[in-house]
Amino acid sequence: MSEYVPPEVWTWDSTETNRFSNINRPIAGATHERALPVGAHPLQLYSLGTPNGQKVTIMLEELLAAGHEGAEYDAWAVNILTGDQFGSGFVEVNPNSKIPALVDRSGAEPVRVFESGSILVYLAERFGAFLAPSGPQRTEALNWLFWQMGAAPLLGGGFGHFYAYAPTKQRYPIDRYAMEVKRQLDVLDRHLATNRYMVGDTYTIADMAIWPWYGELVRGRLYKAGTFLAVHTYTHVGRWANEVAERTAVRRGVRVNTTWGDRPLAERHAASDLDEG
Ligand SMILES: N[C@@H](CCC(=O)N[C@@H](CS)C(=O)NCC(=O)O)C(=O)O
Repeated sequence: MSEYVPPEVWTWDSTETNRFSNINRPIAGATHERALPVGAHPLQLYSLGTPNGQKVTIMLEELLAAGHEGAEYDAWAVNILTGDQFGSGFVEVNPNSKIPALVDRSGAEPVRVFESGSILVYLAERFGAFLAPSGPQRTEALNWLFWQMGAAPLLGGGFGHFYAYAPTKQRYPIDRYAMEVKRQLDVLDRHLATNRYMVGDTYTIADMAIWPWYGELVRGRLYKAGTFLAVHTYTHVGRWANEVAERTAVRRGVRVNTTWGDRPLAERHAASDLDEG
């Protein structure tokens, strides 16, 4: 393969074809007019069952399991491979055109919430659950929540992209991101050696944010990279990941907005949608 010499000014080659070429572009904003559907519940989620989407559906199912009836929600599927995230209605809710996005219609005016970390904090504060209201436990949960938000793009956009999705396998980026992801796993492994959950003995939104990425990675379910990254060596992460995976709300949440897997559920409008199928 010949070495790439960057031109003086980068320009977009819109004729290039690869796995994501019909959705990747260097500009923001809507590409077409499309209003978002609105269901019966105050909470309207526009998402997809990827790790970033799962964080929120796990939280909503955890809230319901804990008896917060106000957390009933409609979850609408946003097909990011065909460009639903660039519809005008979605862009109004998330100008960054990425799932997940939430609208809370319980007040006088709808409240838009985007960025999965922001959605988790919003829901935790709205229902007073899974995040301490103040003090060191809250700070520690937010430490790990923000750690996840900063770390996961290197796992997904870095390692996952170059190991699983890029049109050619290149040693330099794969080495660089494998090194970083293994370092991240070691950070978690050392922490979870002496903590049951990310914040001591308390299950919080930090676990819900980290598990869909690093829990599933260590269980060999992301990018078919389990052997390559020797994930079995991160025994404490594995112990935590399996414990979280067994939670009823997690098992329910991971199915929402999926069109793949054993028990897909593209849209969720009632708890009974998850009881069946
Ligand atoms: N930092 C964002 C990342 C969200 C994100 O990357 N979402 C992806 C799916 S996992 C997406 O919508 N991609 C569509 C696109 O890039 O056009 C968050 O955590 O909410």
